[in-house]
Parts: sequence; structure tokens; C-alpha cells
Amino acid sequence: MFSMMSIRSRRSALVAAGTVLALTGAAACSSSSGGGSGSSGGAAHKKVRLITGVKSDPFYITMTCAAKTEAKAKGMDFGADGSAQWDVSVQRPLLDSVAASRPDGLLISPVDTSALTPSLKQIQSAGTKVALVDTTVTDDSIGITRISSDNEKGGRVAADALAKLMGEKGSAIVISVKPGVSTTDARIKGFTEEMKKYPKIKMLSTLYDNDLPATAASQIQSTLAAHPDLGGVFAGNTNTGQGIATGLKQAGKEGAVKVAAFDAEPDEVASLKAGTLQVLVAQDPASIGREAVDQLAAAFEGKSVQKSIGTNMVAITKANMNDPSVGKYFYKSGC
Ligand code: T6T
Repeated sequence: MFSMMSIRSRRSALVAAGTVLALTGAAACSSSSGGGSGSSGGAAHKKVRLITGVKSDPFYITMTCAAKTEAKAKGMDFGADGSAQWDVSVQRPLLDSVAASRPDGLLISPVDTSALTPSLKQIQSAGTKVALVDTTVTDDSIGITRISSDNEKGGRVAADALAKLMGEKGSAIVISVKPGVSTTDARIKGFTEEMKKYPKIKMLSTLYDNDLPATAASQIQSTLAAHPDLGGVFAGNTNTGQGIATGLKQAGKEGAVKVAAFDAEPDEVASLKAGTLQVLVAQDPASIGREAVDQLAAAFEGKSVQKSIGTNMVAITKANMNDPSVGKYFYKSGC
């Protein structure tokens, strides 16, 4: 259960409502849409493409479903695709092929903060309006809008929740995707900084699983073998959360080792219900997709565009998971 508290940051507010902690997204600033792809008129019939980080990932499936519905309502010619795995060498050819089709707008979750920037600069200078959704790139000149959760804040929420579950003592570890992913890097930053408030919790070195559940499963088992006092784990995203749940089950440590995991895809929700995972920091991928389409439409219509938008997150536990206001944050596996 979470006590009432309110924490405000530049882009979002963490407001507790009963047992549900909600991060309220907010528009940080707006700028004129400026030039464009040379295409005139409104949003109708504009060619818009979405490239997600991993096509089979329920976070991105939920985002795609919402973006598709919003684009259809605005009469856009919308298409979506995604990498088969979290890898620049897989996403780059996808980006280059979409670029060759000269879309009016592109929504993309770049799988690296810099490797794809040359391709993104090229597509943007050819006139395509780019919206960065979920992940971003370091180069601020990319993207007329950037829409994501406040991932650093979400990492802090996970740290406070996990510390309380651990009785504020023992060893803990972070397992995440790979360095150079803007979202999960921010989560780790927030988590590790917040954990410094709990001096009796010893943080072990962060491990990376390349977004492979099987790797996360074996990593948690080898960590348990080396550190029998392991009391807590922070899982940086869905596949990591799934893998850690599997590894704890295989080690017979369900519930003994507390886990705070990012996201709320079906397997994670099932593990929360089973008591293998204890906290899910759920994002709002549907709003990310919807807002991105709306910002592209505004740009096509020559209206002002919000340069960055923070979307909601909610900390979900077994105690509040049946609350309808929380259930709407569970991710989909299809639409
Ligand atoms: O956590 C999400 C997303 O925010 C992150 O950028 C990559 O992993 C997910 O898609 C979940 O697998």
C-alpha cells in the first residue's frame, strides 16, 4: 500500500490517490510547427508511418493500436511496423525503407540514443515531420515533438516502493535492457539516485539482458547463487520483468525476493497476481501514440506543436490491480 504523498517535478506530478500513485503528464513547452514536408492542407490523406522498438512487445502494440485509431479518425494514411528485436542493425533498414517512401509524418521509438540520428536527420531534412515516441535521441534537432513517460520519476517510484517492501535493508540489483536506451537509462538513473536514501540497502552492479527474458532469468539465478541475501530487484522493462519472474520461480524464491518492474504487459500482470512480482510501474503507451498523431496533425495544419509531452504512469500492486482506474493501464497483446 502506498501512503499519501505528492512530489512535483518539472514535467510531471506524482500524486497519490489512495493506493494508486499516478504521475500526471504535462506539456512542457510548445513551438510553432514552422516549415513542413511541403505538403499543404490538413491532416487528411497525409502519409504517416510508425516504427516501434519491438513489434511483438505489448507496450508498443498498445501504442500502435491507439495511434492507428487516432490516425484513422483524422483520415490519415497510417501504417506501422517495428523491429523484430531491440537492435540498431534491425531497426535501421526498416527506417531507411520507410524514408524511401517519403512519408509526410514518422512516429519512431529509436532503439539507441545516437546510432540512428544520421538517418533521422536525413528523413527530417527531406521534409518528413518526425515525432519521437517513448524513446528519444540525444540530438535535440530531431523531432518536432517528443512524447514519453517521465522515466526518471518512474525509477524513483520503483525505488521507494521496493525499499519499503525490503524493510529498507539487504541487497538489491537492477536488471535492464542495454545501455544507450533513453527510457531505461532514465529509469535506472532515477532508481539508483533514490535508493541512496536507504543506506542499509546495498546495490549490486547493474546487469543488462539485451531485452531477452531467458537472459534475465539466468542472471537472477546466478545473482541469487552469489548473493543469498538478495532481497530486491528492479526490472527495467517488460521482457526483463518476465525473465526475472521466471528465474525466481525456477529458484523457488517467488515472493521471497521482492520485485518492482516497469510496465504492465499480460505476463507481468499474471506474475503480479501470482505474487512473483510485487509492484508494476505501468506507463500509458496508448496516450503516447494518440498524442503523437495529434501533434503531427497540428503540424500539418500549421498549428503550434508541443515540443515535449509527459504521459501518465501508475504504480500497481496486488491491492489495487482490480481497481478499474488502474486496470485501464494494463497493456494489450492485440487490437
Ligand atoms: O518499457 C517499454 C518502453 O518504455 C521502453 O523504451 C522499452 O521497453 C518497453 O517497450 C517494454 O518492453
